[in-house]
Order: sequence, then C-alpha cells, then structure tokens
Amino acid sequence: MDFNLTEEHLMIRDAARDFAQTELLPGVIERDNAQTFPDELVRKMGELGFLGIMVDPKYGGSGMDAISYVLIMEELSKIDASASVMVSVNNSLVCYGLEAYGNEAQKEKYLTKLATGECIGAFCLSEPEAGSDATSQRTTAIDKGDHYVLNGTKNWITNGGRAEIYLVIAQTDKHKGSHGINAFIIEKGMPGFDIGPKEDKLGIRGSDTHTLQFNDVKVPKENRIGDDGFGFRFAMKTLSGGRIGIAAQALGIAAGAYELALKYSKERKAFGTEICNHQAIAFKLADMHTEIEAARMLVMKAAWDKDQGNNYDMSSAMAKLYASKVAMEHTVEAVQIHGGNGFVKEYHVERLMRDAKITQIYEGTSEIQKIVISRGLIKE
Ligand code: COS
Repeated sequence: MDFNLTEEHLMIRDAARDFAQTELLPGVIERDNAQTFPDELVRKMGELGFLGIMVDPKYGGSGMDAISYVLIMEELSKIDASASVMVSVNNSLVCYGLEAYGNEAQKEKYLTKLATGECIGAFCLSEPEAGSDATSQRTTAIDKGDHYVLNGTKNWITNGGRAEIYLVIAQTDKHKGSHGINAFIIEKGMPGFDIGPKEDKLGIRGSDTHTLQFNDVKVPKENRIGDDGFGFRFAMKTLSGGRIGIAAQALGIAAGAYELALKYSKERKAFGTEICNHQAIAFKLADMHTEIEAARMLVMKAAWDKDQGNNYDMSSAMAKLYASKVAMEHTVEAVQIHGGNGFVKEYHVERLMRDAKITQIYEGTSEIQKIVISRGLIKE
C-alpha cells in the first residue's frame, strides 16, 4: 500500500490549487452575494481540462484518473464550492454518463463539447415528488415510434440555466416500475422545454439551480441512452460516481475551513497568547485535522476503487456520508474558532458553513447513503 501521491498527481493538485487561489478566490464573496458565476471562469476551467477530467482525449477530455479528479475537486472546493459543483456535475454525472453508456454518435455529438467546456451539462432526476424515491418518476416519455414525447417537471437542477445539454430521466412505462424508466439527451431550445427562475439558496449561491418544465417536448429516439428501460440503472450507476465528486467537494469545504481556522488561531490573541495555545481551541483543531484526514482516506479509496474497475457503489456512499458530516460539523467549528469574525462574510468560513449543508442533501441525502451502504452489507 502506497499513501504517496505520484509526481503527476502532485502537479495536478498544485495546478488546481493555483487556479483556485488566483482565479476563484478574488470575487468569491461578491459572486456568493450576487448569485452569479461569470462565463469567463467557466471557460478557464474548460481550458485547464477541469470539465472533462476523466474523459478520453479522443473526445476532448484530459484522460486523467479518478484520483486526479478528487484532488482537483478538493482544491477548488476549499475556495469556491459553487465552481466545484459545476465541475462535479459536468464530469461525473454528464460526461461520465455519456462516455460509459452513450453510443458512438451521441459521444461524438455531445461529449466532445462537454469535455472541452464548449458547453456544460445538467443531470435531471429529481422531481417535486421524486427526490430520494427516485423510482417514482412522474415525468413521462411516451414512445411515438421514431421519437418520444416528454412531459413533466424537474426540480433543483444544478447548472439548470447555464447548461446547453441535459440528461433527463423519465418514465416510459409505469407498469414496469424502475425497468420502465429511460434517460434522454435534451438540448436547450427544444420546443416545449422551459427553464424556470433561479432558486435563491442558502449555499453554493454562485451555482445556478432551476426548475425545468417539459411540455410535449419531442425527443428523437436516437437521444435515448442505452436500451429501452435502462434509465434507472443509468441514473444509479452515474450517481455512484457523482457521489465521489460530492464527497471530494465536502472534503474540500471542510479542509478549506480548517486551514482558515488554523491560520486564524495562530494570529488571534486572547488572555495574553495566540488562541491556538488554549486547549479549548487546540483540541478542536486536533479533532478537525483527524476527521478531515479520515474523510480524505475514504474519498481516495472510493476514487481508487473506480480507477481499479472495482464496484464503488458502497465506497462512494461511505465517502459522501462521512465527508459531508465532517464538512458540516467542522465548518461550524471553524466559525466558532473565528468568534465574531466567523459571522462576518470577509472571513470566508460562514460561506463554507452554508455551502457544506448541501453536501448532505444532493446526489443522495445522508439517509439514502445509509440505505445504499446497509443494503450492500446485507447483500455481501
Ligand atoms: N447499479 C445498478 N443497478 C442498481 C443500482 C446500482 N447502483 N441501484 C439499484 N439498481 C437496480 C436494482 O438492482 C433494481 O433492479 P432489479 O429490479 O432488476 O432488481 C432496480 O435498480 C431498482 O432498485 P431498488 O429496488 O433498490 O430501488 P428503490 O426504489 O428501493 O431505491 C435507492 C433505491 C433508494 C438506492 C434509489 O432510489 C436512490 O439512490 N435514491 C436517491 C436518488 C438520488 O440520489 N437523488 C438525488 C438526485 S441527483 S441531485
């Protein structure tokens, strides 16, 4: 067992760290306030290869492994989780979904644009009445021979307004349950496809989240991914990889808050000494460091499983469950260590605390991760 990163991995991590410090840090507070993220920064992430990290270079990707992906995700998330969620969704839900399960024509038409960052994608599974209970899809896709007709509503869609390409899950045959579900590639601008207003959120406010409406949207049959009825398994398989990305995001949020708290505790004085010399603070730092390192091990293990071709349903669920818990708990501690300053935007930790919460909710709540883990244990 080798815990060292390779030279290449270290270079990739440093490149992501450098980009986060020089490009993402300036303006991160303003973007959070204004709920915006400039196209220019998305373009730069594309140029650096961050939007198609694991995609084969023949489709414009960077051809890197999942370890590289989580290293990049951690570094971006330390500074700006709104940027990293775009990276995570585009890489592990959209690009991976198309590369692993799309046909050659779909990859040529869509994957290259997505992997280079020419456009970005969105993954549309959640509905007003089907979030955790993903088999209860109300969006319908009726088979009309050479095309399907889609009707329904999707909620809380990350990149909902910015995306150009949407992978949409819908029910084709209700009687077949999860085997009657399909996944489709939908393009922005298709008649009947409407994008609702941007949600006003607690965290990751730079990332745009929308409700999407499908009213008699005509989708050519060649836009279905995989065989008829493959959509639910497509969503589950894709989300397993997505959870590695979100676990790495949670890890980065926790590590970013910890680094700020450690630095602050070495500068801020109280009772005649730097506050890190008080055991009340020192023990918080010890707990934070230990649990963040444990989360990093789980994230790395899940990424390693993916790189080895092992099943990673359980390891990704464990990584997300634990890293998101660590992110939530330790961003709260980072605010506490900062005292009154922690409550003020310019110290960054309050934003990280707000950003942490979503990692326990999206791409499967913590409760869903426990279902996946416990079912896996019982099956073993
Ligand atoms: N890989 C392949 N197939 C899978 C799978 C996986 N990871 N998970 C489930 N399946 C298959 C099952 O094997 C089953 O197939 P069979 O009927 O042939 O046995 C089918 O899919 C249905 O699975 P299951 O019976 O386990 O479905 P449930 O309704 O019990 O739901 C959970 C399973 C809860 C795990 C699923 O609904 C889920 O992950 N929900 C959360 C969704 C989510 O993450 N939402 C967030 C949206 S993205 S922000």
